[in-house]
Amino acid sequence: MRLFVGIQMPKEIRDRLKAISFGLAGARWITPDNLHATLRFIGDLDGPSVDDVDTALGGVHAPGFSLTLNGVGQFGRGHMSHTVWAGIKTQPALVHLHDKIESASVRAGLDADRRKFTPHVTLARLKKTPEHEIADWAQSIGDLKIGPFQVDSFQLFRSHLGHGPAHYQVLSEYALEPELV
Ligand code: 3AM
Repeated sequence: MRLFVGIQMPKEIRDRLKAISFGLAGARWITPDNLHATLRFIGDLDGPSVDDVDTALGGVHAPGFSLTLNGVGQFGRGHMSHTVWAGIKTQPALVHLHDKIESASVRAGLDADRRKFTPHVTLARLKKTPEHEIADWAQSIGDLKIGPFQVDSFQLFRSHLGHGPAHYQVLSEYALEPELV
């Protein structure tokens, strides 16, 4: 069972992202309902059970916060470009939540994830999209700014991969504490 932890985008944010999800050759756009920010990729469980992970995540105590999406970007360059995304403005409360989820994951028995955290919302996976088309698309969007919007929970997702588009199912939702002011 393929799992990850993330933040589901609210409907009004999904609608805004959907409005820029077109006009790029070779792009497989993420189904709007699936738009999210990944906080921790877990993958297939090898050791701990889903219940172990769920219990550990349920023990995460962190304050809510407001989030702003800023700009678009890509992973990979040139013929290796594979993903376009909307950026998330990093802020201490988001990093704090990420760190808490990481330590809860390790406590549940998962391997530590030492990759750098680059907060983003994936918009599309690319296949053979020429670099200049990505640049044109990014330019057509201009200076993207969406939000701020309130984040008061995070979710454990199951990723169903098949022949068609992936489907992400929310297995559990975890409330954050009132935002610090
Ligand atoms: O938030 P996004 O869509 O960028 O890229 C995958 C996706 O991130 C990522 O986990 C999210 C849910 O599938 N992912 C998939 N395989 C991964 C891996 N082996 C991975 N992240 C890290 N390592």
